[in-house]
Amino acid sequence: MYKVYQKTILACLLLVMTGTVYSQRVTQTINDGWKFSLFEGDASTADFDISGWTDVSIPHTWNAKDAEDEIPGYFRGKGWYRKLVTVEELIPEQRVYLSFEGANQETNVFVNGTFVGNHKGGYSAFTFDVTDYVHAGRNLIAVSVDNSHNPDIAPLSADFTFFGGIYRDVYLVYTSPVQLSATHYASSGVYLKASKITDLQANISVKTFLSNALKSNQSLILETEILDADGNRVALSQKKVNVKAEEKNVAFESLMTITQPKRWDVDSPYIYKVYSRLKNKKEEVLDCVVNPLGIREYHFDAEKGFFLNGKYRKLIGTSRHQDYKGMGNALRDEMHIRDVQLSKDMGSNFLRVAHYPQDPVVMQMCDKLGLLTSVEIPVVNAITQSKAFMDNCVEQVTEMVCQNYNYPSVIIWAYMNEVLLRPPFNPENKKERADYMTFLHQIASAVEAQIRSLDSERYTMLPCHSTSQIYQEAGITELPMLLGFNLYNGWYGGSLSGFEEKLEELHREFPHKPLLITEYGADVDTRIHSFSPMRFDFSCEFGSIYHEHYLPEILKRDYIVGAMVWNLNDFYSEARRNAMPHVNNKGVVSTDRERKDGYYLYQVYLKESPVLHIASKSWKNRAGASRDGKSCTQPLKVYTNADKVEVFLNGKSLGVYPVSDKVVSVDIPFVNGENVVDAVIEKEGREYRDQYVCNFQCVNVKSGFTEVNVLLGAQRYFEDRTAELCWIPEQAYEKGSWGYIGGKVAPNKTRYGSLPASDTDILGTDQDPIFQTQRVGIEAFKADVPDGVYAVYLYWTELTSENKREALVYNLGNDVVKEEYANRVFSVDINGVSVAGQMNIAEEYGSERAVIKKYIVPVSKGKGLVIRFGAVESVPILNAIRIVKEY
Ligand code: GCB
Ligand code: CA
Repeated sequence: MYKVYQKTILACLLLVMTGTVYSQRVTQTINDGWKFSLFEGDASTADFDISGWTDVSIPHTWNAKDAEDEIPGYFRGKGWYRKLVTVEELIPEQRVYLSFEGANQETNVFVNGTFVGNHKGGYSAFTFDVTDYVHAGRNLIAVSVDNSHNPDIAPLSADFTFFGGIYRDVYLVYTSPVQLSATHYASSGVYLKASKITDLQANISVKTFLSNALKSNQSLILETEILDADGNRVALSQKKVNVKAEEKNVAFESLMTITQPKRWDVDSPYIYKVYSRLKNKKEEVLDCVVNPLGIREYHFDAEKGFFLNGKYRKLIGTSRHQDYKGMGNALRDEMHIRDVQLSKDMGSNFLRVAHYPQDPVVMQMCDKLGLLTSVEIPVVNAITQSKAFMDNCVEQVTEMVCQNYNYPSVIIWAYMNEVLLRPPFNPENKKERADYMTFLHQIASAVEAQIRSLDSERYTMLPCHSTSQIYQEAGITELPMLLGFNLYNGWYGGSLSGFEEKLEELHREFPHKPLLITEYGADVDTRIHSFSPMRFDFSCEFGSIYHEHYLPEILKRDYIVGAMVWNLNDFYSEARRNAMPHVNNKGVVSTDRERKDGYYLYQVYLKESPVLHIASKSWKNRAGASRDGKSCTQPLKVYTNADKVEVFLNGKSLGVYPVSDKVVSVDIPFVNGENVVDAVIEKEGREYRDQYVCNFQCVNVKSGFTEVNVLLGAQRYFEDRTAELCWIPEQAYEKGSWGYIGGKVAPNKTRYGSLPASDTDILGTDQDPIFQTQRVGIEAFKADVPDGVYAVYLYWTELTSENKREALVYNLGNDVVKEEYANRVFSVDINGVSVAGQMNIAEEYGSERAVIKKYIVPVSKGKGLVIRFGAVESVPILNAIRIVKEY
């Protein structure tokens, strides 16, 4: 009985399957079970020995670990992927395609040993027709991907790591031989545009590309059906079309109308679904694709700003890079999706998809959540004066527009980020300069023209760095409809108020261009804090001051049509040597998506629902110098859109504080040990509460001394999360306390001026900030600790280096600074005992390397600890000191 039943099901299933066989375009990932190896030669043939290759799954990059290690640079070269892929006969006379969402940056595909196709450009999709190379059964697919520098492929240089590999999904696609074109720039083959939008109706123009691989002409029916969000048909077009034998990518246009159209908007992202079906004369569906359709109208005005569906909107949001801690750019769909969700939850209505087109799921999420977007091609910093480079730019922009055309979220196409930041010409050579400018103008014009010919609806944008005059000199500010400026006043140099001065200046310079602040931001390492925050100290507190200054200035100017924080997330940039080497820390979330305070600051400004956030909540291990060893007062910020907040410490109210400008700073008398801080607001009769719990160490040498961890030459606090302890800033010695005697804060000269910490990647540690500051010429460090046995750890790094650094790619304008290399020899003596006579850190260990020495020291007769440093050659240094009472 059971068996019979099963058989019937099977028969029904078969029936269903054969019945629907024509209508099914089959799209499936082939991500798993690849063999991988780095290899410069040719590994495409079946007999190639792949023993020893690694098993990998796509998304994959070979640079994931490279980005985390200390060795400067990352592998840029060729990697091979191989897999036996089973091809089945699913559709009569089927066509078979290999489709890549993205592989960085030049890809060659081989099927059963035969070359099939090449693609240049690391950030767009491409599809190859492999029908003629495959057979039913198992087929060897071999793919080489090369991420080495190629002067003819953009980007040439940029402040992000060019992770190599097949880092987005790969698909095997089966279609009917008569089809909605599967190879029209790897798009869906269908292009939708809404126009003449009124409350009564909207025109929908549909351009459909068809292909016919058969040797006979085909008379077909092209059907386009538009469904509303509930699945009801709102428009239908059926058209008889003829596609000649073996014709590819023939375009057919139809005009449809939707009555009483519902608008796609940022807070009601209404999406219609458009089914494109190709049928034969028997009305059998041969092929079908579905596209989203959003009906919205918008315009930019240089004075009044941006309007969506007639309503003023200040465009606010972030940019986003596509990498994640420890994974490089090889992210699964759900991780991309989470990022867009994060962006929306921050209160954004805009996402700058920068500096390159991203995974399709990113765009789908923007559509669904109501985030407007700009998408751009990765031409960054410079161009190559070659025809091949120019052609590649046009190719990349064509792919970008075609592949992202139907997403309602997209309103801007952009190109050339800060393209005159690092031009390779000699600035003194007038001819070189003029030639470069001319060629640049040619490329920009070609790209602009290509966008406008493909898409008459959207705006175009050029994101520039702050030196606008050089873009004027090249004549390229005339070309795009919008201008973007990346501004970092008060970060790379100058003051915070330089920002608003620059805005006024730009508006005077470009009165007729709508202006966007396409970037602004400050690096924040959440392990670092400071109560005297400064640019480049990487503290949470400076990051907050920066955004607290910028955001209101942006919001109060209508002529600034939008602004995007650089960046949503911290991202890898191999050349960077900051608090966290190889990472750009300007994200409002970290590389593993820990929300920083800046993230909540935006929520407070942008969300209408109640928002309450205690700043620096991730600072779990906190410490501070304490007079009595029992308590220590430190400021704590609370962000809220309520007008007052009550703050409690360990259950006791510290008072009700009025809130102006969304932020209030409260002095908290932390006690030794666990502290629970509660902040409470009331909105519309409901109570909201945020809580901060930390372990506080009141550092004091007298009563109950356990340990002290001091950063020399620093006003920073640093949380070592691996050991769960807190480093505190130096102080000058006073009797009965602890501190340094003599010397001065290291100058830390960099191209951005004298900074609070050295921009050095300290080798041999992942706690770089401990070593990145120092006191130069220190005479002694004293701590009046009680009698006992102590472990004294001295931390050194020679921060000056003989190696003159190359200019970094993100150098925003200034010259390379030649540091003086200090060859220092000094002596160390602890409590009168000489422990080193000729300490030479640079000679013994090399520059930029972490050196820690531990000494066991008995302290008796109330004499405390005295560590003395004596100059032998040049002057002594000390970067940090840790004193622990053993017994
Ligand atoms: C910029 C660049 C961006 C960098 C950023 C920074 O202007 O467009 O790629 O990452 O500055 O952090 O310096
Ligand atoms: Ca994907």
